This record gives sequence, C-alpha cells and structure tokens, in this order.
Amino acid sequence: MKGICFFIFLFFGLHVAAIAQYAPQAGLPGSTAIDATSSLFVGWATGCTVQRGFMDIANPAGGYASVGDSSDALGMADRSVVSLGDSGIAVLTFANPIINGPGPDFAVFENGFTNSDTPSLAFLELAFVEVSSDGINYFRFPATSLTQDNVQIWNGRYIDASNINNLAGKYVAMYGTPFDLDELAGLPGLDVNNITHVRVIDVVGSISGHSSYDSSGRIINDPYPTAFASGGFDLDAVGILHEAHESVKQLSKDVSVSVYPNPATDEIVVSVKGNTGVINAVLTNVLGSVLQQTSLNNVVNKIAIAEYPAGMYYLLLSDANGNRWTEKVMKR
Ligand SMILES: [Ca+2]
Ligand SMILES: [Ca+2]
Ligand SMILES: [Ca+2]
Repeated sequence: MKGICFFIFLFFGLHVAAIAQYAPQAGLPGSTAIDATSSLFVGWATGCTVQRGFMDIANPAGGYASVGDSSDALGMADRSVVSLGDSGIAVLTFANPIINGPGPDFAVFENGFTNSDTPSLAFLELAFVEVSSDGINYFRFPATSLTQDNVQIWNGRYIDASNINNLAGKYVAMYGTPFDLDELAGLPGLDVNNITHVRVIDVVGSISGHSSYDSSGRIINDPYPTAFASGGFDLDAVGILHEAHESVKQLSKDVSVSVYPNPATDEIVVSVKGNTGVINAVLTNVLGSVLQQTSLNNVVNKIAIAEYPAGMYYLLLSDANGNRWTEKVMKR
C-alpha cells in the first residue's frame, strides 16, 4: 500500500511538473512583468522598420494590417502601437547596444488587456523575439506556449500568462515582457554583449493552417483571425534594462571617436566621425604588451578580441597630427 501511495504521489508529482507553469499575469504575485515607468529602464528603441503582415494570412485579398506606423514603437511605452498583422515583422535598433547584465536585459510592450472577471486571464497577442549583433544573423528566444490547441482563441477566450514563456505580448499594456540574453549566451554568431537589433515577429495563432509553433513544436494558440486594421501583434515599445557604455571622445577639434561595447566579448567597435586621415589603433594588455596594431580607415571599425582572456585591456588611438587617446576596455 505504501508503495502504491508513493507511486501515485510520484505520478501526480511528475504530472504537475509536466504542465510547468511560468510567471503569471502582471499584478499577480510572482509575475515578472516590468512596469513601463520602472527606473530599471535605461533607454528605449530609437529606430524601427516594419514589414506588415496580412490582416488575415488566409485571405491576402483582405489587405495588410495598417494601424500606426514604425514611429509608434519608438521611445517609452505609451499605448501608441504599430500593428504587425499575421506574421508581420518589426526590427528595432538602439542608440547603444544591449548587453547581457544580471537578469532580464530588455522588455517588449504590447497592448493586451486583462479579463475583468479573472485577473489571471487576458486578451493577448503574441510574438516571437529574436536578437542580432550584426543585423544579419538573428537568434530566437526559445518560446513556450502551453495553451490548449483544441479550441481557437478568440471571442470570449483568453490566455493564461502562466502558460506562456519567452513570447512578447505575454503581459498586458504598459507592462513589459522581459527577455534575458543569458539564455542565448555562447551561440556562435551572436555576441550577447553587443545586441544591435531586436526583431519581433507576429505569432499567427491559428490552430488549423498557417500555424506558428513554439520551440518544442507545439501550436501556439492566440486570437485568430484578427481580420481588421489592428490585426496581429501591436508593438508599443522595446525598453532596455542593460546597455553598453559607449565612450565618445574628441580626438581632435574635427574628429570624434566612440568605442563600444564596453565590456566586450567578441569585438570592440571603434566608430570615427569627421575623420580626415587614418587613425592608428594599438591594443595592449595591462602590462603594455602590444597584442594588435591596426589602421582604422573606415567610419565603423571592428577589432577582434575573442581570442584574448577576460580582463582589462588598453586601446590606444592616435592620428597623424599626434593626437592621442587611451580607452580602458573590459573583455568578458
Ligand atoms: Ca541578462
Ligand atoms: Ca496572432
Ligand atoms: Ca508606443
């Protein structure tokens, strides 16, 4: 009998674990939602391009989503949105790269709303989130949707945020859904300490045809069809929690140089404005041993540092007129 009880306990224990719950909707204990007015935010997206999707991907003749424009995704969250439509895409850029600090590093805002009767449920439109450190190669946060896929979400049906992980739109308006770059650390081709682009891709949400899938191959069920001008994911804002310190200095009267990110992992970027000649760059370790010497001929120059051990380095810049500048750079 004792053995059977243990077996039953084990069975149900495992069953509960199998329907693992994530953080609940904003305002509930344990939620990871970040209020738009939080002092944790150090910046907001400064650039956005949008590729709209159809209002209904199954009926292209109906036309594209059209509410708002890309400028609605810039600056602090404010409930002004750009609607992406089914499978629509937004690419966000930033004044300074996003880096992987402790905990979440940026948050995405949509305009969902809670069910007034049941605060754990909300009308949510979801989107995949991807990041890039070169604007070419994008890496997706592994998304999870444990919402049932038997009954299409739409009129009178809401989503429980505790079934959703790593999908933008998990939290209601003015509450950011957080993303932690640590989850993507170590992927070849991605420098989590130099994220220059965030890409948001609408989840279609249909459970039959044109479906979008989570990282485990489950159908993601979210409101479908949304065949109106504000269809699909409504992007309000992307807030930065950890950004690279960018050091901008005047090398001479005419020439300014900025070095970022700092700390850096794979490469240091040196951008030169107003340059009228070649700038010489020397990278040394703390003992002054020269590791690299290069001429910076471009507006944006990259110095590879992946092969060096973590620690402090010096970047010495000089021009033909004898102007000199030294920057301390931390390698992670
Ligand atoms: Ca982080
Ligand atoms: Ca959708
Ligand atoms: Ca906005």
